[in-house]
Amino acid sequence: IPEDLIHHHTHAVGPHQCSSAVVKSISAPVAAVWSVVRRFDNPQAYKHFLKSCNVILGDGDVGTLREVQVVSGLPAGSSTERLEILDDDRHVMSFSVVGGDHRLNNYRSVTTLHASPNCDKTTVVVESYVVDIPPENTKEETCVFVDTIVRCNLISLKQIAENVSKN
Ligand code: A8S
Repeated sequence: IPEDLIHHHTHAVGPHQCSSAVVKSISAPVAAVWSVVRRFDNPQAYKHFLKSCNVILGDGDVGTLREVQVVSGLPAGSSTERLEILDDDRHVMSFSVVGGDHRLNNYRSVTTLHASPNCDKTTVVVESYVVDIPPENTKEETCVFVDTIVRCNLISLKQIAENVSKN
């Protein structure tokens, strides 16, 4: 990761919080991956645990608020999320969870895209997060739960971006 992007993945982690990161390599140019990631109004395009999304305030700039509905079978109904960073030049996007009906209080994630040094048709995605550990769970359980969701999202992002960039 370039030095000027490392600070985005350096989270202040409190005693009742956990933090981790998932890395995924995608066989598509950064622009193709970014075109999917940057759409704060359409996360369900690649996050299959979400069934819908409504923007409740804003026009896609920092501060925009969305409410997502979660598919059934998860310990969650909806989540209200705020766009924290959207940097089209450096390919950085970040959102935080500000409300909703779920157990991931104070969730915040940062996603950065990096052109592979050996191949400009390969993108490395780094997604890190910090979240409160729910009172009835351990740190480890929380990290396993969130890592699983993030890993699934990045697998599906890979499939979609590789399709988008196919001619
Ligand atoms: C994301 C990442 C996560 C989303 C979690 C971790 C969530 O949308 C789901 C289930 C929950 O229990 C919490 O990038 C919450 O969206 C799928 C509703 C926040």
